Amino acid sequence: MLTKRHAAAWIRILMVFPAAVPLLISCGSEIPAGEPTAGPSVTPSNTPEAPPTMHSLIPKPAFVHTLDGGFALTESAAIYVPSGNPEIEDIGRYLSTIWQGDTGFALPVIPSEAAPDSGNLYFTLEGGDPALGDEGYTLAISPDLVALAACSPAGLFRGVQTLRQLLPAAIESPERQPAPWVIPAGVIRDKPRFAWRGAMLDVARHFFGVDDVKAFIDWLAFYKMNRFHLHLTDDQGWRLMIRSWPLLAQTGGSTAVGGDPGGFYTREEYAEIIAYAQSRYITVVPEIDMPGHANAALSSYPELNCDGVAPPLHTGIDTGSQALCAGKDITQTFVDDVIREVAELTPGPYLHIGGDEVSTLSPGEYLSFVAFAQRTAEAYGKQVVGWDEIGAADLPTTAVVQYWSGPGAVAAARKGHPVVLSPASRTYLDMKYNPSTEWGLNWAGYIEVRTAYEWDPADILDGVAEEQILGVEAPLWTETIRTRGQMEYMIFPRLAGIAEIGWSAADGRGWDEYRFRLARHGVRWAAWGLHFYRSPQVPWI
Ligand code: NGO
Repeated sequence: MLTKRHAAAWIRILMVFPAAVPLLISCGSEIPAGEPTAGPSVTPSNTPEAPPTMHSLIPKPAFVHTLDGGFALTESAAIYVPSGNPEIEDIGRYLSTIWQGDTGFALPVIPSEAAPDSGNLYFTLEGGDPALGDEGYTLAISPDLVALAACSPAGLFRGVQTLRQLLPAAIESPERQPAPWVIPAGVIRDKPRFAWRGAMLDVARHFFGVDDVKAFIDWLAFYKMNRFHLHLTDDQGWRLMIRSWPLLAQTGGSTAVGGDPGGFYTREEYAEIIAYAQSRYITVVPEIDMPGHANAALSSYPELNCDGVAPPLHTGIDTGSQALCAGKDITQTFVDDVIREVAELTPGPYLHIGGDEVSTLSPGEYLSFVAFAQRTAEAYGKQVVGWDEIGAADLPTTAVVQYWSGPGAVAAARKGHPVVLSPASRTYLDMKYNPSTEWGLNWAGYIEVRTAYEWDPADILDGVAEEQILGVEAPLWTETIRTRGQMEYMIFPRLAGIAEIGWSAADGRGWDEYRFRLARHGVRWAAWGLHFYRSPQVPWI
């Protein structure tokens, strides 16, 4: 166990004997319970010039021990990584590329057997022990060395995000900033509370191209999120090329809400998105919404309709279109083909089958459709995820149920299913902040920054214990969101709060101190050029 005294001693040893890092970092040791991590309030130094501290991080780490002084990043610094591990080299290069542009330093990545001399960064992998989990990490910063250790590359990648946040926000600015760059000294030991920390982007109501999607993935990565749920199909658009049914994308993807331009991802573009997410240790969860929200498919292929007549393409924002025709053989062929192709293209374990808001099938038709879709996904090696409503179906307990509203998730949890929480009144990023927000909907209420932050997953559903909660996810539905700027405005600042709810322990986090941490992040978002909502609830600087 690492106590504060240990931490100080550790740093002293690091200063004189950096090679000791691997010996000192044991992946097996527990993060001490109850250690104060909040530290001094960040309020007094909340100015744009004030450097970030270990107490201004989002999400808040599990254990922080700050020390005086800091590590000065200079022109001669390099990132040392274990030799013979290309994956960790890539993580080193990821950080080096980001910082190179800002500092003008070369920051080479050097594979090496030994720990570096002073003045360098050191990423190390001590495999084996799962106590910090795959995504946990330890970061020790002395005036001599920055040492980042984890049990897996994913943990190193999460730790790199902490490092990024420890340099002043100006480092994110597109203009080169003058040195010195100082990383505050101390020790952080960290691991996530929940395994599933995600956000969803609806590219069906409005289409967003690969560059927008990559930006979205980068925002998730910065806040240590690990699931990117891509809502690929809905009444208003089908956004992925399926070779065996090409008109889905060509016809069903040809438009969007309001008759706005459509679009779809080719298989290559989809693969590019997956690879980009993978390089950030984010799993893509593709959603093919079935059997409802399927108008784009029904208008592309008349034979999928019970009466054999294709309805027109839908460009309104109302729901209530027909579902896929449950009784037809061709529907089963369609489901099989689509799920097979999506499964082939998707390396992650999950396939989201939607299942929400079906009003035109009988309960029996609905339940057997969902069971069929699940069996099909399983046959192609995928674990099914579905919205709340699928909780009523008879599914193997590996099926993940995503709560948004309704009783399905509670029923599913009782049957032993893991639950992902996306309570609409807290996590829906398409809800307006207040009545004067220009975009968004309000059917689940207004969601100010505080409302999005001030809740705990364990308190959301009566009878659903923490052990059954896989995690949290914030969906951005795009009926009213047409541009990148609008997307940014709805996401920021709320995404940071959802990320913290998913990662950080409930104890020790609270709105009164969070809002000061959040204010500092506004400086960073401004440096990124983001168009974010300057909520009056946050003391922006
Ligand atoms: C609902 C509905 C979506 C809408 C969204 C708008 C779910 C799971 N189904 O959430 O089709 O786009 O609300 O907020």
